[in-house]
Amino acid sequence: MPTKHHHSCTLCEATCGITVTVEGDRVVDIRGDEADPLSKGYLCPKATALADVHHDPDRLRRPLVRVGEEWFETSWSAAFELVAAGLREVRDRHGKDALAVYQGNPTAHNLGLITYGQSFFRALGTRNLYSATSIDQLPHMLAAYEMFGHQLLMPVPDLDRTDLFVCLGGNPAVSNGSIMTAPGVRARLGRVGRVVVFDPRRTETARLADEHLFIRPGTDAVLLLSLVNVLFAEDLVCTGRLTPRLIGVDILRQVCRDFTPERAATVTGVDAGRIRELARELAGTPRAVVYGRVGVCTQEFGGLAAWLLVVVNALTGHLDEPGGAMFTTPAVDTIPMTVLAGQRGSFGRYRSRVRGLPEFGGELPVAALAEEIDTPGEARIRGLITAAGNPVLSTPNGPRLERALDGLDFMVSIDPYLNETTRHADVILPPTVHLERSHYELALAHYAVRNTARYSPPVFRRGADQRHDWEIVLELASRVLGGGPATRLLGGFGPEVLLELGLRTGPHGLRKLHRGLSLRALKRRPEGVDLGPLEPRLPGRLATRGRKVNLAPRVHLDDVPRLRRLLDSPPRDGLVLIGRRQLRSNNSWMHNSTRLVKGKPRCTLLVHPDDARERGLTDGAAARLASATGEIEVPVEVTDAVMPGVVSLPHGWGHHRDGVQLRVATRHAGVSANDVTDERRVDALTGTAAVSGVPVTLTAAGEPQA
Ligand SMILES: Nc1nc2c(c(=O)[nH]1)N[C@H]1C(S)=C(S)[C@@H](COP(=O)(O)OP(=O)(O)OC[C@H]3O[C@@H](n4cnc5c(=O)[nH]c(N)nc54)[C@H](O)[C@@H]3O)O[C@H]1N2
Ligand SMILES: Nc1nc2c(c(=O)[nH]1)N[C@H]1C(S)=C(S)[C@@H](COP(=O)(O)OP(=O)(O)OC[C@H]3O[C@@H](n4cnc5c(=O)[nH]c(N)nc54)[C@H](O)[C@@H]3O)O[C@H]1N2
Ligand code: SF4
Ligand SMILES: [Mo]
Repeated sequence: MPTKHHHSCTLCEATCGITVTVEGDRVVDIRGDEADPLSKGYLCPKATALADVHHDPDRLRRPLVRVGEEWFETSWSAAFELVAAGLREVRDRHGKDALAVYQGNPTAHNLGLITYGQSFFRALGTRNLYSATSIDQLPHMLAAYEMFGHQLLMPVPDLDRTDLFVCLGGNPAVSNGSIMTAPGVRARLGRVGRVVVFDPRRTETARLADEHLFIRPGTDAVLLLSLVNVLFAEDLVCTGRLTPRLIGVDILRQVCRDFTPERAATVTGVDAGRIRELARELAGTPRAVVYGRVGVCTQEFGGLAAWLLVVVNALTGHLDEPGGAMFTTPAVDTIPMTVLAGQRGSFGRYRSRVRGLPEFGGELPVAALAEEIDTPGEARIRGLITAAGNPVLSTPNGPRLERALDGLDFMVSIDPYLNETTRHADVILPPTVHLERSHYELALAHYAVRNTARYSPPVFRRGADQRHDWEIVLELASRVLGGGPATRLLGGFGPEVLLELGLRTGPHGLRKLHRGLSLRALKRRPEGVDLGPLEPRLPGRLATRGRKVNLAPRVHLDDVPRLRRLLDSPPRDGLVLIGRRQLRSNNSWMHNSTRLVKGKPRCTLLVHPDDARERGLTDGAAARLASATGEIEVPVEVTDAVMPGVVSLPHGWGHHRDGVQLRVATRHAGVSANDVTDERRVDALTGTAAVSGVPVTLTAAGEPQA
């Protein structure tokens, strides 16, 4: 008899509710859960691939140990023994900082890793903590920290109630929203009065929008500062209810002086008249919001751009107002907890050894990882733990990182696959996957367009010989750091206990005694509960001294002269590379699902017809794409959907590497964009990897390099 279970798709930030129908040990059907209060039955093609991950014959179920080039399955106890010895040896011989950690994106969707994993990795006491944050949302987090006093206080567009949605460097129609959990975003966008998109590519979102404007990669901060310029010049600044809470407005008036729309136009490629108009529209529309995502973060001025997004929303009266940029009220609210624990965030407390890139929130920028391993010196990294990450494909200059990994004394990966990164490990510890574990959206509930809560029990019982991520890290903690009473106590409970505590003490918990949320209450409603639309949260939510919003943080102001130099320099010649996401890809690790990779090869380079003609390239031809760090050969797709001077390649491909155990993915290998991105290109303010806007040259494959 088939049974039906409510669960969560945790592949991306939309976190759609799903129903999973199971017969015996097989998934027979996955659908959107109509009863889910946020996703309401929406599903993208990736959700059904959860079944493929679950049944994947390539998925590891027992620990693997590498001896030379060969892998052997081993028992958990033997594997733990080996790993503990390897990690202890590195720490004992070379000190705490010699052991590095890299945490990947699925951590954010994994209750066990985000609680127990984080605690263990922090308890290791190493400065060499890395994660995907520094090739993703770090600029937004720095802005949140400096402006609102807490790194997690990132505002979310109140998408369902806005009349004007201005989107820079995001493609929610494909990504389904980021720092904006909004399942079924296409339908939601359809209900917005006007959508305006700034992107160097006419994206799927741009095609749905009322207006799309090409913008030169890396110039968003100039555009935003010119909007600020118009707001002041035309006396359009209107800060509304928050006025007594805002500091720095007068400083902004000075800072934006040089950034006139005319000067911005020459840098950004956006018409000056249109910039003026947009400033007026933003100021004149009661419910409007400016939103920016990965494209504005992973570029050389990401820190400034993320700051200025908040500034424009604040100066037009759209901060913390319905239809504007708002803050959530999640059922488990980690913000007061972390404030109590003194963990509001931090910036620049120390710097990376080799290049001096700044610490943020206790982590160093991942663009520095390879050099911290391969540059000789006392404090170099000798051991590495990766958890839920694939930095070889996902971080800049993957090939350098690969070479560096081979030079480590010891490496362990907590990962269900033998892939491009984990193949370099000495031991792989494979956790259970999505349908075998419970789920609660601890992190991303802080960034949803509506407050909801959902707890999903596991669909399948894990096999007797399988371990959850949290059990793996807890075991490592006890073996490497010594299992104190706290470790044993936590081990007895699992993350559910933390969840229960969080729910009961959260804003929807105890305070509403009889109706209060608890784990039991959520278990009775596995489709999820609705907690209402976003509500104004300021000033109460601010974690700054005096509960003020700092619109002009010193660290951002100090970086403005660098932007001014961009304003003064002529646009550079030649091509630059940007990325793109695809509906049936999920970063680097879902290409082993046949249903997601079938069809035409998707790892293609988009080239504008003028640029193609100049280089004698025709549609479908193979081209050689070269940068300062490397070169790859890739098929070209000639299209005017990219602006002249810009080429676009998706990231997360390049599965041809030897020894990878991904039988489907290796047949659809593609090439890795991060074979040509440059780890030396970072946003100087935040250290975020600038994988967007990489200078490249393009020639027909087989021709000598120009
Ligand atoms: N050029 C370029 N590079 C980029 C980007 C870009 O736009 N352009 N985007 C960046 C962004 S935004 C991100 S978030 C990063 C992503 O970078 P990463 O997080 O490093 O890489 P992923 O591809 O998400 O790989 C996830 C890994 O986790 C494993 N995994 C999946 N689920 C689980 C689980 O539940 N537990 C454990 N232990 N492991 C699991 C998978 O097998 C895989 O090895 O890439 C970044 N890199
Ligand atoms: N299907 C799918 N969904 C995903 C993912 C996935 O891999 N596949 N990954 C998830 C992850 S980890 C994340 S972080 C989110 C990201 O979510 P989004 O940010 O919405 O995703 P992207 O498609 O990378 O959008 C970035 C856009 O920025 C543009 N861009 C590049 N450079 C610039 C620039 O300098 N200025 C401007 N204005 N635009 C620029 C690119 O052309 C691209 O359209 O998506 C999540 N959702
Ligand atoms: S949009 Fe797709 S991948 Fe993302 S949570 Fe929903 S179903 Fe899963
Ligand atoms: Mo990401």
